[in-house]
Amino acid sequence: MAKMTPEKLAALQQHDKPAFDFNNPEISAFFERALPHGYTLETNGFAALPGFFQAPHRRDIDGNADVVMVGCPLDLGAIGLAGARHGPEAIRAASRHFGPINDAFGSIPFEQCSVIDYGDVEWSCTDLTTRVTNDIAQVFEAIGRQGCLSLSCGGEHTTTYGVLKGLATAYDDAFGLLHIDAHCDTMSTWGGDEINDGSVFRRAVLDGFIDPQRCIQIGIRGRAGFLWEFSHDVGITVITADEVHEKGCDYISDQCREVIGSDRSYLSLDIDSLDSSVMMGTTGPEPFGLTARQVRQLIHGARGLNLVGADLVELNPNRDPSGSCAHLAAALFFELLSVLTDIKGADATSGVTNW
Ligand SMILES: [Mn+2]
Repeated sequence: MAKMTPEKLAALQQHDKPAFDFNNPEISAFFERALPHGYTLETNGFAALPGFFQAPHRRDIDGNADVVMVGCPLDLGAIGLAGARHGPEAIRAASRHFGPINDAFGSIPFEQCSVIDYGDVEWSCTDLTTRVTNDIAQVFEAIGRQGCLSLSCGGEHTTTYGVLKGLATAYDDAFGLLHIDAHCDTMSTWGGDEINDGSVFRRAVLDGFIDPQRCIQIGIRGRAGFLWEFSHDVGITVITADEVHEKGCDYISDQCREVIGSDRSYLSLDIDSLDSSVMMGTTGPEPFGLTARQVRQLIHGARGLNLVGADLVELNPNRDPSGSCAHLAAALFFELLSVLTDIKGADATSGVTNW
C-alpha cells in the first residue's frame, strides 16, 4: 500500500464541507423560505413539539396553509384488536427520521408549500359514530372549505369515513378513490351498527361521498373476500396483490389514472396492504401482500391525480414492539405528503432543488 500523496489528500479535502453551510446559497435559500413557515431542524423532543416531520403546529385552519396534516387517534370501530388510536403518536415520533428532502422526487415538501400539523382531532364524546361523523368530519370540512389539501393519520379505517364526509360536504362533490389495502372494506354493517372499519367504503358509496365508477382498490387478498361482493356489484375496480406482482406498478398506476380520471379524488392507504412479513404492527395483518417499494411506487403514481386529500390508517403500535412498522409507516406518510405538496405546489414559484 502506497501512502497517499499530499496532492491527493488535498484534493480529497476539497470535498470536506459542513453539513449545514448557511453560506451556501442552495442551502440558505431553502431555510430562508422554510423558516418563516415555522419549519425547524430541531430534533430535541424535550424542547419542541414532535409534529409530523417537525412541521409547525397550528390549530387555525385558514388560507395560509396549503397542506394540513391531522391525527385521528381512534380505534373504536376496529373489528379486531384495539391500539390503532396510538398511530398518530407513533408516526409523529418516527417521522423525525424523515424529511425534509424527498430523495425520489428531489423535492422538499416544506419548500413547495406551507405545511402544518393541526394536531389530533378533539373528541366531543366517547361514541364512535359521533366522533367519526361529527368530530372528524367538521375538521376536514373546514380544511376543504379553505381549499387546503388534507393528510390524515389514523387511527383505524373508520376515520376515513369522517374525512370523506367532511371533504364531500366542503366541495359538494363525489370523489374518485385510490384505495391501497389488503381488504376492500365494503362489507355490510354488523348487527345494525352505522359504520365500522370493515364497511367504510360501502357507506361512503351509499352516502354519495365517492363514485364507485371512479374507485379502484389495490392489493386485495385474504380470506374475507366473500364480504366484499358490494365492490363488484357497484362497479369498483378491484386489483389483487397478485395482480400487482404480475403486472407491475406502472401498469397498475396507468389503470388508476384511467379509472379515476382528472376530477377530484382521494387516496386512502391502509398499512395492512403491506405484506405481514414487514407489517405485523396492524390490526388485520395479511400475508402475500405488497412490498414497501411497491406501495411507494403506487403512491408516486398518484402524482397526476387531482387529489383533495390522502390518509394512512391502521398502524397499530400495540403490535409493533420494535417500532419497525411505525418507521415504515412514517416513511410512507412522507411519500403521501410529498405527492400532495407536489400537486398543491405545481403553480408555486419556488423551484425543485437538485439535492
Ligand atoms: Mn385493511
